[in-house]
Amino acid sequence: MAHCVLVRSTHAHADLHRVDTARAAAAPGVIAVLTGADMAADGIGPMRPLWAIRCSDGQPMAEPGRFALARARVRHVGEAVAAVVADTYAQAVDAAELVAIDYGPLPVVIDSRAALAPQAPLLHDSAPGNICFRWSRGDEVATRHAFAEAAHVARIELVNNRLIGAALEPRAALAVADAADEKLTLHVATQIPHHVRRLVAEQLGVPEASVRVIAPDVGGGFGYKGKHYPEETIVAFAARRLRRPVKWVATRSECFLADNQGRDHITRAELALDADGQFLALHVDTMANLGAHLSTFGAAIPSAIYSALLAGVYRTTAIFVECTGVFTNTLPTDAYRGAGRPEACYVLERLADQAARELNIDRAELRRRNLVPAAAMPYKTPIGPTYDCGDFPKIFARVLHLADYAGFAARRAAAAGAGRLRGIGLACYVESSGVAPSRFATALGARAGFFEAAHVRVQPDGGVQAMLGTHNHGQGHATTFAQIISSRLGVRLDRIEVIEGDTDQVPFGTGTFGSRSIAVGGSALERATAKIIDKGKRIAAHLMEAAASDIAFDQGWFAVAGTDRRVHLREVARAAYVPANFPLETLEPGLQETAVYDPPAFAFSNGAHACELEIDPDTGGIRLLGYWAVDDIGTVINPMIVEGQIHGGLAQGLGQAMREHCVYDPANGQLLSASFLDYGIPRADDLPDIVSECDESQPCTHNPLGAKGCGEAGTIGAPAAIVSAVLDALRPVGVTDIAMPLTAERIWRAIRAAKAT
Ligand code: MCN
Repeated sequence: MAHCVLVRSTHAHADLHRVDTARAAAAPGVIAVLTGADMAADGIGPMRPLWAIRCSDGQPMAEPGRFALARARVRHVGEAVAAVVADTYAQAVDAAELVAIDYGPLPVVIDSRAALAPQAPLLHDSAPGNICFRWSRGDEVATRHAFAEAAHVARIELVNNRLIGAALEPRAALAVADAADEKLTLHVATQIPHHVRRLVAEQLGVPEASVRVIAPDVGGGFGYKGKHYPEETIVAFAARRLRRPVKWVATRSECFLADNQGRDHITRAELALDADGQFLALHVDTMANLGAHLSTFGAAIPSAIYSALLAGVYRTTAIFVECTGVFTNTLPTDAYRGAGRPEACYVLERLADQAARELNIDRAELRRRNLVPAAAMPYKTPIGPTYDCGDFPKIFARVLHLADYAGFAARRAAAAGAGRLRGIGLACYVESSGVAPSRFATALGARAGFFEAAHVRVQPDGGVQAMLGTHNHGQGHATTFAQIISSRLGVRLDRIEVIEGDTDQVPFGTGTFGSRSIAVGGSALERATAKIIDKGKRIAAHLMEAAASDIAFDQGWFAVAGTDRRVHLREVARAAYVPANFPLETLEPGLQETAVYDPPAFAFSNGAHACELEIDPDTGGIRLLGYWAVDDIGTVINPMIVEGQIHGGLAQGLGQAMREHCVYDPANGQLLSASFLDYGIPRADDLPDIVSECDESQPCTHNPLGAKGCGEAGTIGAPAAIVSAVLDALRPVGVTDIAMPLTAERIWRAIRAAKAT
């Protein structure tokens, strides 16, 4: 196996005048030094995104070419320019130092507002004004009309801070081309094996079936490993060309410069209310920083996904959302930690708090007045989606009770007596889990389906293997999917094997992101087990010489109704593979079934979170005192896994709210927060005790499990709840706005500035 080390751009924006590989190529152990020119000469195509939206004027979005190794120009620090392949990793590292790149530096822009300014440096000729798309959704006329009639308008401008991925293990890719060059096996740390197979095959110009993607344990990801990355194509290209297995593993520092990032919205939003505080209309205008290149789903997140949730849990009559996707000299952004949903929740909840303050209505009361009641379900939002079920008022009342919202005033007074600022924060959210109905996605520009496939194979000895197109990277799928099979087929958990992450073993798949595994993958699995039972009934009928319609199945036994005759699934399985006397025209041997499930709608998880904290006014330090999360994720399959998922999501949300700050130098585009010394991820002792409850009274009505996704719930509600609490605590000192992350320094400065005015 050969080792690949990438030479990455040290400039955020520059023409590549010359990439001189001669000295590197002559270094000890070097097998090849490959560049964008080599890939171009071999006809390697561009990396295409899987979602291309249409602008509001009907034009397609700008889709500038992106290549795995840069051609002619680099557009962000860290963009791969050359690949050094050597016998050992150390040799590749040494030789990479010898690649001489003659850069012609160009002016840089890192901020989306600056990138839209008339004289801004232009990243792509095919994207005039650095605009990828201008997009809108909703009823503009009705919204403007409602604003004109409103008794009060609350306005806000906010930034949703950019986040950097921090999985336990960095990304990695290893490509092995067989001697006949007929099959390429790509071991890759990805959440979307089938999409990677398709996209790599397209660039190489080879049949999809000639590429096998294997992605077993990938070391976590939370979304950012759910995209196609240049390194996957680079090792595939190198392995085919050099006829050697080629491996690349990111160093931790490289992760900061090569992994997609998340968020980075600048949003202006306004909420129109009547004199009683009823929400009449919402107008949201967002500039979404897409980075230097379009990532796989990069265009969809701030448009289709984000906008779909801007009704939230509230009954707002008219909504109009505008979004401009902007290119800048930064790492590409794409789905990460909730993607689109935390941003929508943050806009709505900040507005709700602001409106409550301006109207002098209690924050909980204002929300209560506007929550969609359970009786209104199914509820068609004015922005598109129809919520099938949910009891938002009940969930909200429960979190207020758990957090003792009514008793807060006394606690605040006691803290004030001791010189501390105490606040309580609230946030309600709706999440479009179960991403995504293919119908919805393709109508809005997706170039892929979003169904899921499951294959269930009952072995001759009665054990079960299940192959799914979802991908486990910390969510406990092997446990929960086995539970589904066990509860349906009556097979012991230790006789069930769940296989994911191998395109040659799994019939097809979309992968795991958007909290889709249980709602979509689990539903496909449920359907496959139902087919197994149907087939089993026919075999059992044959064995017991009865009619299939007379066979009932329960807990592993097939019984002839009204008799004591029965056979176990084990015997049915054995007979399936030893098909003595089978009526072969009507009954096929074997016991394995495939099912595909494409959801008719999203599964709308929802919840309400509350957070209580104290701030030391002398230091700006926050002490989180309590966090309460009540989530409706429909039917819960495994409470312990769900609780872990919610805790993990909350940690991620807390990270965004309080610690994580991705900073680029506006002068030169260098990433200043490019290590964990500078980029603060949350630590265990940052987290308060979490009280988490799931309300199972509203199972999803349109999938067979009744389940809604849970993996991103915590990360959606937490930033809004924490910022709400901090602003509540700071209210007595006159601070009315603050930007994430809420570091002690920021809070201290805000207090000082408020005191000075
Ligand atoms: N579950 C359940 N009952 C429900 C809902 C879910 O028992 N009503 C279980 C599921 O069976 C599954 C787990 O909870 O075992 C999460 O299921 P689901 O909400 O469907 O979410 P996904 O598996 O699709 O993952 C969602 C989300 C995403 S998109 C990423 S990426 C992610 C994640 O959650 N990355 C993670 N959780 C992570 N957890 C860890 N430790 N590491 C990551 O990288």
